Amino acid sequence: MFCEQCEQTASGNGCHQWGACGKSPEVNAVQDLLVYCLRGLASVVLKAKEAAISTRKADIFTCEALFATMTNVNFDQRRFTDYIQRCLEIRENLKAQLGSLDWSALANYQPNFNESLVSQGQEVSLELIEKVQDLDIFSLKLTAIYGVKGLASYTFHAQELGQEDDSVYQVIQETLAAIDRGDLNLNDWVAICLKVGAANLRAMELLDQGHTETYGHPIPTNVPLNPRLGKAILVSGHDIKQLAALLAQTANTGITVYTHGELLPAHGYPKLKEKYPHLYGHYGTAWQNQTKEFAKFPGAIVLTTNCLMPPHENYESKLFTLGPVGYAHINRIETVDGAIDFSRVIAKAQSLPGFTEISEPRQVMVGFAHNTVLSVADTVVNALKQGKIRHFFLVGGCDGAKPDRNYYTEFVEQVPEDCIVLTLACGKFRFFDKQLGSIEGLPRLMDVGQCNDAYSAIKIALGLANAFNVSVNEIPLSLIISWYEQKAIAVLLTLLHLGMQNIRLGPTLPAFISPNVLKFLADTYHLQPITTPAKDLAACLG
Ligand code: FS2
Ligand code: SF4
Repeated sequence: MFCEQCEQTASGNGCHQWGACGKSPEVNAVQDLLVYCLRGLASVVLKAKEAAISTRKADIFTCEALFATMTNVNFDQRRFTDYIQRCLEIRENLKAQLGSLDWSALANYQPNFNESLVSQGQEVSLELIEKVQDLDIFSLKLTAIYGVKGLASYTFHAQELGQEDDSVYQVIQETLAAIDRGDLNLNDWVAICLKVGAANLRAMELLDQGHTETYGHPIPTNVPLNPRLGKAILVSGHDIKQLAALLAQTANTGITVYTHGELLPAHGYPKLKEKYPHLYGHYGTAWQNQTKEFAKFPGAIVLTTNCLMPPHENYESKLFTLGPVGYAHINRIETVDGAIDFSRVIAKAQSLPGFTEISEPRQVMVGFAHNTVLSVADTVVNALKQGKIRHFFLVGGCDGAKPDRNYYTEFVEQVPEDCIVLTLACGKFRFFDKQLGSIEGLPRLMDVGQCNDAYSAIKIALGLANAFNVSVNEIPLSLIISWYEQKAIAVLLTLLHLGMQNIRLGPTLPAFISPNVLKFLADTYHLQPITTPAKDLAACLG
């Protein structure tokens, strides 16, 4: 097997025997076979788009299927067999509509379902690697594929909320189809990666629109971290729409709903909070702690998206997956024509004890998305002009299990008192409950939202630049980013597309970035690895 799409890749140079995330070589092979088939589908989709044939079904399917291949999303080999079959059906259907055309071998590729898909997947993954003649182009191809996976996940969420833009689908399909083109040079691949970043900005904007038009703009909201007595359901992942569907079905059942991981910012949406008072509090921290946290939770647990870890026996009977998420033998809730029936989850929660003891009250505040922060832009600008606020730090991104991620906790602890920390995504759980006080009524620690809300942080940065009438690289803002999976790669490409300079990235740099590509990023964007909190803080403030 070969996979190096995430930060915890084995020994920093690729998982070859077994995934550090728990992905088996067999699942990796069928994921590779699926991506290979999607590349063939993409060339057909592009022809169909040229011929003005509707490709919406193919586009949405492509996004869901790519989403399923991301880190910690789906470990179920059978689901990938289904995805491959559906991919071929959709492809042949489009070909039939296009009439007789000459298709490439890839667009005609037909796996043999009577034989092992694992060995066929291994052949196609090797095919990509064996074709490597230029390490730098290979590095950029992997960057593009991994970035497109992140882009696909945002696009999938946005379309769930009724927000679509064909130009985003176009970039996804063009990028997949480009992998097999032999006529593209290094500059072409740099341009493709930046185009993925541009499309990702649009996808995140659509997702932001979907969330805010449906649930209102997030507002500062206190979220209890201590449970209350009674039956309970825990919802993890990122999917606000699926959380809303569960809240509707649990209304008046007496069950309390808690968020976990990246669903914490859901509490900031006024139309969810007002409508569903049983959306009560948050339980637990970041994804890598779930095996301990899920085992202790006394109710049913729903995983809507990444990050799913291979479940432990002591909680697998109360765990449910849906959407692109999956794990063999784990309870699965199917989505039928967009509708989800959570009755099995509710029955499971009713059969479990729920919380029987209360604990010391604790809370955190969420809801500092772009609308809230930019509504006080004047206060921020004045405080900056008067020197009351010296600098902003965006300390955000993914969490993970490696001890060197303590850098981010220490960084926030060492930020001087006249500076403000904006944060987002699951990396914040290392410091989200710290009491950092306020400046001019503005909290010194502001939670912008999920990794899916990176658009909000970008909008805040652009809004402040606009208020000062300078470029975004001239405002006193430093980006201290932690990455783990492919959404982070897509967001990084968006930041590069916007020309953001001096990003500090950690805890390690992506294994798929070749030395020459890294030099290009350092020379052009001053992208740099994190060092120590003290050294990086001094450099940012200097
Ligand atoms: Fe965290 Fe995991 Fe959010 Fe990533 S919950 S690392 O895939 O999507 O940020
Ligand atoms: Fe390894 Fe990450 Fe790939 Fe899992 S997703 S196999 S940990 S590189």
